[in-house]
Amino acid sequence: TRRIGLAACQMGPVQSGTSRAEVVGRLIAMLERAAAGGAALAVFPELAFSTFFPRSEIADETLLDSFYEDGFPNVETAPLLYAARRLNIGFAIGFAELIRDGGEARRFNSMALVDRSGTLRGLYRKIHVPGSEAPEPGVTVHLERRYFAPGDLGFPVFDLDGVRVGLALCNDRRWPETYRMLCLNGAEVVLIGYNTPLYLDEAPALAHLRMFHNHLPMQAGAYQNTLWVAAAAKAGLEDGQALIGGSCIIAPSGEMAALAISLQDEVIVHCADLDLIAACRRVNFDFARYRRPDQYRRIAEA
Ligand code: CDT
Repeated sequence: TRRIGLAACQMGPVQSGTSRAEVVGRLIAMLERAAAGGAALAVFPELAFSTFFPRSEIADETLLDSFYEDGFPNVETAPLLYAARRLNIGFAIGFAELIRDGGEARRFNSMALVDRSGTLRGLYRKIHVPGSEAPEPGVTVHLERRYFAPGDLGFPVFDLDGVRVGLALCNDRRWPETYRMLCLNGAEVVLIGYNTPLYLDEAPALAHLRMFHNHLPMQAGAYQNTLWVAAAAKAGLEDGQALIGGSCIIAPSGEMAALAISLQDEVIVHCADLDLIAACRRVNFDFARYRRPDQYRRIAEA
């Protein structure tokens, strides 16, 4: 049997003003717990190094820039990669990416994948960027579309010690296209980081469904694409906004294999049987045999 130990490292809140050093210390402590629990690959949340700053309108450019990483890894985040090497564990982590091309700044909501030797193996840039560019009346402020350009790297899949790993960020997890693209690109494991407000002003009638709508698309995505999914939330009351937890590891059968129970820093681990993928494919999803891409052309049109 082919197996890989997966860990989802949920984070409690990171309040504004928390230093990178403090956050990185918390992340390393969780990486240690993940490795001690037998994990070879861990996932951390989206925008893990700071508060979820798209919830506020930030006019001051210097303050805004302070939420981004000028390259990854950098001096402040490198200790996490040294820890990965020491602990022999890979990880994926979400961060705000700032690239300065001459006078022009490009900003992405990104996720880095690091292997067990502590080497950066690749980047993903969030494809489905939600929210708006300016606050809208009656709508919870969510300014990702002001602070991030849409991802331009597609849905890459990386080979990590023979396991094919894809990445996705928050709102991406609600879209079936995310999983299908990763599946078609050969992913066996999808690592997801998220920050999801518990309450949205624009949708009070859906308030009781926030956790259901967190797990529903990830379980469906895992099942319909025969993938393992490991997803890590930033959770709890962060700068006055409640974020849902519910970090989880989901099998290709769609079953919940592990589930976080707190809104704090919490590590969940599951030893994932990669042979389950083939078993699930045999039952319903022999893609090469049964898919009908000629009948799906509309999906690839605007
Ligand atoms: N971070 C992120 O993508 N959050 C979104 C909330 C969107 S509300 C405009 C999510 O889908 O959880």
